[in-house]
Order: sequence, then C-alpha cells, then structure tokens
Amino acid sequence: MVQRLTDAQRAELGDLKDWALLEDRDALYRRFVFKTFNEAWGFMSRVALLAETQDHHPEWANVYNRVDIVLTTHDADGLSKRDVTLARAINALV
Ligand code: H2B
Repeated sequence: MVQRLTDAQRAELGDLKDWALLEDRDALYRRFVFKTFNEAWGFMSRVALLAETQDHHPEWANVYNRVDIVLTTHDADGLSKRDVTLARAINALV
C-alpha cells in the first residue's frame, strides 16, 4: 500500500506553487495553456512517457490548447510522494 503524504511532507511542497490542492479531494491540480492543439498534444505525449516511466498516471482533460491535470494516488486514496515526483517532472517539461 502506498502511504499518503504526512503533514510534514505537505509542508515541503513550496516549489509546487503552480499546483493547487483541490478542495473536494486529496489531489493536486494544474492547468497548462499552450498556443495550439499541436503543442498541447506534444506536451501530453511527453507527460504520457513520464507517467509510464514512473508507473504513475495523471487524470487529465484536453480541450484544444488547454490541458487540465489532476494528480492523486489511487492506491493511497490521496496524495503520495508519487504525485509530488510526477508534478516536479511535469514542471520540468514546461
Ligand atoms: N497512477 C495513479 N495516479 N495512482 C495509482 O495508484 C496508480 C497509477 N497505480 N498508475 C499504478 C498505476 C498501479 O495500478 C500499477 C499496477 O502499478
């Protein structure tokens, strides 16, 4: 079983200020806006490869140039280190 983040670990997420904590579930959320659908899809392709490498997958939606990503750990029923690792890796792409 994957462990949920402790309060101390949550206090160390200052570098993820571009991500919001959802109010209705234990999850991180960030919207990415690109110039075109092509750019958005290219970004999604890179995130998909990251997700496979990490065996950790986003919940996401794409509308034209916009990609909404929610990160949470289903195996933990909330946020875990895996979400933090993936969020940091996604940030490094943009
Ligand atoms: N992604 C996310 N977001 N949460 C999980 O709990 C999860 C996952 N579990 N990707 C992984 C796959 C698990 O199902 C496999 C078997 O490792």
